[in-house]
Amino acid sequence: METELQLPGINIASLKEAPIHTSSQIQSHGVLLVLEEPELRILQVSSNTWNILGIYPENILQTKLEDLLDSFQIERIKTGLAEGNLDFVNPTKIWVRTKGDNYVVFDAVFHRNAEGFLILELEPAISQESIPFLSFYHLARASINQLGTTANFQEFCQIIVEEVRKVTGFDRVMLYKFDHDGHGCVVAEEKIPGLESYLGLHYPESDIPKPARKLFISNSIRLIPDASAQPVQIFPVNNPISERPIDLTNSILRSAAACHLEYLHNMDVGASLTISLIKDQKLWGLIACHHQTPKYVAYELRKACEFLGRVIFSEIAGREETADYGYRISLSHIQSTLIDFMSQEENFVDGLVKNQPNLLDLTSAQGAAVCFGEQCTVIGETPKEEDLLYLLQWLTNNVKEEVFYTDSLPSIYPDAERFKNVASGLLAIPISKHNYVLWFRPEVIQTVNWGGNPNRAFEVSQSDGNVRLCPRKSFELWKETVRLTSLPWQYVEINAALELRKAIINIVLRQAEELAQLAQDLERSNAELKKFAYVASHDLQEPLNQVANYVQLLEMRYEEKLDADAKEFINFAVEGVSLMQTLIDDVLAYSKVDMQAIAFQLTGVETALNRALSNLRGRIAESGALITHDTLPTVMADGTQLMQLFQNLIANAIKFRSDKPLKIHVGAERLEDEWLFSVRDNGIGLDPRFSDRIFVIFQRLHTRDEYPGTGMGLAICKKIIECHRGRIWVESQLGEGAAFYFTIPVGGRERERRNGRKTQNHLFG
Ligand code: BLA
Repeated sequence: METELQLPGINIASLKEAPIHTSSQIQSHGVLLVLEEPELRILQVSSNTWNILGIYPENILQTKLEDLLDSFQIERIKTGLAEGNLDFVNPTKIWVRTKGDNYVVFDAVFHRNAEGFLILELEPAISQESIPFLSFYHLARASINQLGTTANFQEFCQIIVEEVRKVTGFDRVMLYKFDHDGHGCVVAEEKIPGLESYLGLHYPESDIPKPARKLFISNSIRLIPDASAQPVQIFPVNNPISERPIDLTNSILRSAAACHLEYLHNMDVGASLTISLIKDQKLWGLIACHHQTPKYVAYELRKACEFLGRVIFSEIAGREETADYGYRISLSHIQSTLIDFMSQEENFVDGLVKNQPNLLDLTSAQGAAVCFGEQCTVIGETPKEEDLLYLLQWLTNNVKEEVFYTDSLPSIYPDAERFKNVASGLLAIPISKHNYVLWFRPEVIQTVNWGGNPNRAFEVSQSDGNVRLCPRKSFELWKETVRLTSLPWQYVEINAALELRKAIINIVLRQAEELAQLAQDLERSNAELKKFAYVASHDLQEPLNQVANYVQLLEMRYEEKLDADAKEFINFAVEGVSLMQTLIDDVLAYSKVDMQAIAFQLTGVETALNRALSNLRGRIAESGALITHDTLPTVMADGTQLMQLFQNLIANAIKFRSDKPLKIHVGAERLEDEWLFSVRDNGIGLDPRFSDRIFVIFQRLHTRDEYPGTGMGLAICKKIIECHRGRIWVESQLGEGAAFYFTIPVGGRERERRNGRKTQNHLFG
């Protein structure tokens, strides 16, 4: 949102990220002592000891804590410090004697910092006793009882701010939630009537810089009782042992950065209490309390608020995701229906788009596309195919995750601005390299309310060579119109997409397995066929020859004794034997057309045709056929099989000629990525009803008496073309001649057909 300021010679980023934990300044209402263990020697002290303890800082330095406190207290403290966990000591009430016989009571809080120094912080105790009615237990129980009566996330947030305001009495208590881009929004608010509401207002990322967020992870509660009080310096600034400013990360008195104090002043805030809400080790949000005037909150009460915030928050954090429980259930129902549909279809994509519910329902998208191989199946409102292809390319290059989503595609992929009306939002799941399921959402123009103009979140102020950032003066409502964004994808929708991804991968894998199984089966049946052909050609041949020989012998030896009938029977037997012989030869020829055995090479189609014509020259001469052809190309094919193909088709044309002088024409035409060939005759033609049957092995349309042959010729043609990954068909009418068409892919069989199922093979390639 923010436009980064550019000023020569000034590094804004480093100003924004200036460290705040080593400022060596504390808030003036307390005293801080840096101690060296074990003798508790005072190494550093805040310079306000005169005001609070009536002792000058230089008189305290290098003395021991026991010089300041009576021996009874020291004993207690030392015992406490010996415990592993300082939470048992904190806070300890201690009495320090000031001028004369006056005693001041403090809440003393100890912690050891990252450098190993013991830090003691003293805050004036506002009541001598700990707040009796405010046991953490009661506080938490009352609130949690309330939680039981509501399931709504928004109401949970409201309960937190109400409870915190009840126990602290701040003028305004807000629940501030961070967005993923670092800016935040007030999601719940409880305040005194006169104040204007901040509910629903957004604040830019720079209002709470990274170092402040980082501190909140380890130190989850911060009180600034008087935002206009002058900070107090720690003395000496450098620790005498480490020779560096002391690390105040977990200090409770550390003074807020000047910039933030100015921010509070500009917001008319006199005191603030801030509690961090952590989820999955990340800062989820803050409970931010404001008071118009200075306000002190005792350590114990602060802790109670922290505890309360945490307990309630741990309760709601889980519910944030399950907030739309009903929606989640309905999505998971849609999801299982889709999986069911997918498994019923031959091509799983059909299962995603053909029925109700479909892909769109799974994520409440207005458009979706399933892109597999070169094929994109779309449903609803989507970018044009060309735009889709570029988008896919971009995704392939830029997305490595299992799921990708954005509600503002144009901001990361500028070309998307052209199709913002259909795809300002994109949710994508890669199934494998280059294969995606995509969902789209159109642009929805939204208004975001900001607390002050976020483009002028701060100013750079330069005086006396000193450069610093100043927060904006005005927090007045600033409305921003947000374009080029869609409604955001919800957690449950993204999850549903991820689940679908798993299901698709399973199905694709299973189909790949099935294909492999199919190929295996095919190979087995091919092998069986070959075995059969072998048996046929050798084992059947023997007895067949035997029959033929003995029948002939019978005819020769007993010629005189046989009557006309007997001779005719013998003739039938001989004819049967010779037909059987042809059948065996044809089956053998069929089985020899074998994918594995094909020798693909650049083959001149005209050469193959001429060889076929030469083989058929006897029949051609006899029939007086006139055979012509177009200019024929060179293709990737097996020359012998191509010859066989022409031979069978032309023999077929000769066989089924009519009374007219026979004309046969061989045509060739280049289509997009294949060659289309035709063999056209003016013979008897066939009934189009039978145009599929004629390619089936041993199928005949005529009796053997009318037209001799086994019915294998066209089956062989079909097998040859299938081995070349082409198609073969016939177009004809009875009495009108026939045209046989076949195609051969330009790139040979390597080029798969453009057909959904085939392209899945690319998946694992
Ligand atoms: C700190 N800024 C903060 C904090 C809050 C905000 C809650 C933590 C307060 C704390 O530590 O006590 C901002 N407060 C808000 C917002 C709301 C609110 C957004 O109530 C909304 C209702 N801040 C700026 C600029 C800078 C800056 C320009 O606006 C300069 C870089 C700095 N903010 C800044 C720093 C801190 C801070 C440095 C940490 C203060 C500290 O702990 O030292």
